[in-house]
Amino acid sequence: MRRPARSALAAAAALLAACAAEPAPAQPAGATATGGRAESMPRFGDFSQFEVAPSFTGTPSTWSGRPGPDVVRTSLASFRVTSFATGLARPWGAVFLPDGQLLVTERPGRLRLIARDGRVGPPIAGVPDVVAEGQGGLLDVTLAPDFATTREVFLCLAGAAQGGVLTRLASGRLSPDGTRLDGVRTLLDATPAQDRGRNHYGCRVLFGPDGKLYLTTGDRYIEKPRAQRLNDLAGKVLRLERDGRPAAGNPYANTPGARPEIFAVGVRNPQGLTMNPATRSLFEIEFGARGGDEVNLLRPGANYGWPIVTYGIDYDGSAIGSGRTAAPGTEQPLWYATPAASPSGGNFYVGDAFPAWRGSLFLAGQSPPGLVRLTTEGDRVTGEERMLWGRTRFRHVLPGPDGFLYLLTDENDGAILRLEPAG
Ligand SMILES: [Ca+2]
Repeated sequence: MRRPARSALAAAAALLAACAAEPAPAQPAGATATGGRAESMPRFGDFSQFEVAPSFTGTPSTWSGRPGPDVVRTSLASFRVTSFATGLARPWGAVFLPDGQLLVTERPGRLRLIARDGRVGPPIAGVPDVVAEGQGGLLDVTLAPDFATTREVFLCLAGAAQGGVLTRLASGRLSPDGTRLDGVRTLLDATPAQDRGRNHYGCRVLFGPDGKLYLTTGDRYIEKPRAQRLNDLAGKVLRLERDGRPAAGNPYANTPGARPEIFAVGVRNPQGLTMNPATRSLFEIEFGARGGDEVNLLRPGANYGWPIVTYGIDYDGSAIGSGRTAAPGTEQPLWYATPAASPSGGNFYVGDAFPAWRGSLFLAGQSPPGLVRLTTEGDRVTGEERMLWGRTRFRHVLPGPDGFLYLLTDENDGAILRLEPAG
């Protein structure tokens, strides 16, 4: 039986009432609180049977904060932290090219190639304009699945638009010599633009196992209920064709007043998005307020609850939304952090250099600074380890083709650090 479509206004009204009464979160037409998988979708994880993973209770392992020959010992692996590349200005997103070069964004608005020996190339020409204020700028980058032939890359950035600033998706073709982007165009603006505030863009972009382009957008901080409004692209996970149009079969496509780009709603500042290689499920990684960081398993039409329910509290110590951690019609995270880990980017480890880390999801922690390793079984998070704790804020983490783990940080002279196994 199909549920009546909810209008975006009704969803917003329900949110405003959430503090006093049982909230009635946004739902796609045809969805239920635990179902709603559209016929045309590929497989996505079903996490309704999972327990929420507990917060970390162990002792983080620390390090000196200085790359070098010292061996760092953790529960499953010992490694050296070496400096792969330096002199970068706020590196934010990165992706390895098929030839082993690393394509890196710098938040002030530059894109560079880093050679396999760590040599940093000059700024690539033709990068679109960005608004590099607050948390904004040139943020993420990913490659088309057919990059080897098309050379197409996708960028997520904070861009100026009528009415203010917004999260923007753009694409271009990397020239064969890697010196410039050609054919750059805007594919999607996550409207409406917001004139106040320069925070919470989300802005991680990735091709899913279905060949569609997934984009995370932040709630833009000033007005939390944007994340629940179906006529608003802030605080969402979007699913797009590679030219920026709404992907076919999206869950809100038949909901009056809803934006057809929306795949999932109710996320705060999702700076991470990655695929679990064991299951091909997509995981969203979300930076919470004071506590309440989350890893969520993505499913079409799901409502991840922000700001109705959260495991965190506001920066001034007050309760958020309903003040509760669960409500009907909202999904529980696979994992949450209280106290905070403040994750930005994250990726599953794949490779041969650290066999014991296969199946682990690494999160780049900002505050407190460090690296979080989550163990998984299928799509379930089963454990947590905190390492390299207390010294260095990490922006992103990704495995390299050599199996080493690469870490982006503003510190150490704007560096990409590398974990290399050591006896
Ligand atoms: Ca949530």
